[in-house]
Amino acid sequence: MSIEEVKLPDVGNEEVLIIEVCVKVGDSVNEDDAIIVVETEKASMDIPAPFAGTIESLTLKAGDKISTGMLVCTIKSADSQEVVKVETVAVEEPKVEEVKTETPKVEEKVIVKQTSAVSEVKLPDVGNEEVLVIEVCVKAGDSVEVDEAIIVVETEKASMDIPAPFAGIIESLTLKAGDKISTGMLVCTIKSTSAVEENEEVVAVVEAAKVEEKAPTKELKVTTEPTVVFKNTGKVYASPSVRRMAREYGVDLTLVKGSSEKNRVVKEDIRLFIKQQLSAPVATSSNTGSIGFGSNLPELKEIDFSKFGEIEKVELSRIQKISGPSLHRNYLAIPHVTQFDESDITALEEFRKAQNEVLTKKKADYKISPLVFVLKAVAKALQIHPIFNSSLSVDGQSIIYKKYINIAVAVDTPNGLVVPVIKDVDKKGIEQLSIELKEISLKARDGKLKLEDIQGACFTISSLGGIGGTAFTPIINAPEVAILGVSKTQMKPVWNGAQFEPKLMLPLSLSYDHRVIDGANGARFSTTLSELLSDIRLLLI
Ligand code: CAO
Repeated sequence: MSIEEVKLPDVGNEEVLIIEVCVKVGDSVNEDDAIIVVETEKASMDIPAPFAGTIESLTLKAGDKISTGMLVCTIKSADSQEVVKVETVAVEEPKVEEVKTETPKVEEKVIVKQTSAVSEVKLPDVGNEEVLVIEVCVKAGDSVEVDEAIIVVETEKASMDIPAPFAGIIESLTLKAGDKISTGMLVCTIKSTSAVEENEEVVAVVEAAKVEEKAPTKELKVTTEPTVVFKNTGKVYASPSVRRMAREYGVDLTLVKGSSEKNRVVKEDIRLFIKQQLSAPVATSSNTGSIGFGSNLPELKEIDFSKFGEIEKVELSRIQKISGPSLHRNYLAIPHVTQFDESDITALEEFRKAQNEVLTKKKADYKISPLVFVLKAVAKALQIHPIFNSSLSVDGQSIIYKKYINIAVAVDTPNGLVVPVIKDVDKKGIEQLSIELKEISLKARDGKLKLEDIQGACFTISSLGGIGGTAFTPIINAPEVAILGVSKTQMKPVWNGAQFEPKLMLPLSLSYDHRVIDGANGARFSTTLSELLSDIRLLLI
């Protein structure tokens, strides 16, 4: 009997993430049974037992990071002779050089016949002569972004995504799960997106990216469990991209029933799981102590409205389809409080109009709108009240303060609402912000926003001031913790202590996440904002 250490072999990356621990102390393992599963950016791989025995010690857990040569576990082997034999194998077994953990770089891909914007994508050198296609992630007609997985292939010990080398539409793809494919063989053809299509896509990606940015709350996870009928107690088979997707949406893969071969979980299974959770009745507060993803509301019945008169059914826009679920989630998952206030912007308006006259004389191609001053005042208020410039960590245990001030502005477009971001608002002047606001509004309306235009916001402003209304309750864009709604100014009589004076009042509606911000801070922020807008000289201090 002897106890041997199993160390992490060279897996090609300096440090890898443990995504699954497959055994526990006391478990018997056979040679080659997976002990842990590690993941690099694009590949996951089993770290197998180099010999049969009993797990003597294992302290690693999913989420830990581990480097080459670090202890994975110790195994008590039944036969010490065998141990000596396999000890060396323990370090060499995964043969990562062959497996090639990194997803082949885009440059490695063979792309030929770049005619009429249709390009062939061929399997790059993945280290093995022939690999098994275990998942086909897209189909002909699907839009793909650069680096989005087209297929997932598997070697003996690792699975890896074969990503799209550029954005476009899948023109042809005949592979299916179970096929074998070798280096240089055709994976698919992609027609690169035309400018117009690209724009539409970016909007979708933009929204998807916002969804990704939104940290799933702890509650969302908790409440998925009571409705679950399936629990995978064995090893979960899923590609790196599927695991990443599960992490992004806070989905526990052991709860998802895999529909592919060997019960492998594919993206569609996760989508289906989320859909089921959304429509499932939520657990009662007595068994989870929290509010969940779905709502405990009676199901809506399908109604034939045509019985009552003429109707027309129009499909939701792509943006609406994408942003709807995240709005729904944010609305249900975040305890919103909305603080209303009004700011006297009489002086600000005088100044703004005077400046606009100067700009007209200069024949400038932009105007200064009240929103730009709101942007500037919000940036200052965020500096004064940094809790509004924060995010709640995914585990709900800490607050992440941001030292930069990027503010998103909701823009109404013919295709739906988009939310581009103006970066470093605190460092920019009124003119610069006016120009940028004009540019991003135009880009948004023309569907020309790029991914970087809509990422990295700390706070959002939604201005309906140009349209009308007295107040509204905006929905927080998680993981941001607050959003400001701006409504239309009204001339109002305001008591100055001796008499009523006509003052131009700007209505402000500040929604904040009550888990992070308490009511007193909410009132302080909106008071600061109101004061800054009433006397814009304060913005200089
Ligand atoms: N009160 C009174 N007038 C206002 C105002 C306010 N709070 N805010 C803007 N205005 C005026 C502007 O000064 C402008 O007047 P002039 O044409 O005389 O100069 C006019 O209203 C139109 O302004 P605008 O809307 O074009 O420009 P903006 O800078 O105020 O806003 C933008 C830009 C992109 C935010 C806006 O066009 C927009 O899309 N708003 C809708 C946002 C939205 O849909 N939010 C809801 C999200 S939740 O579904």
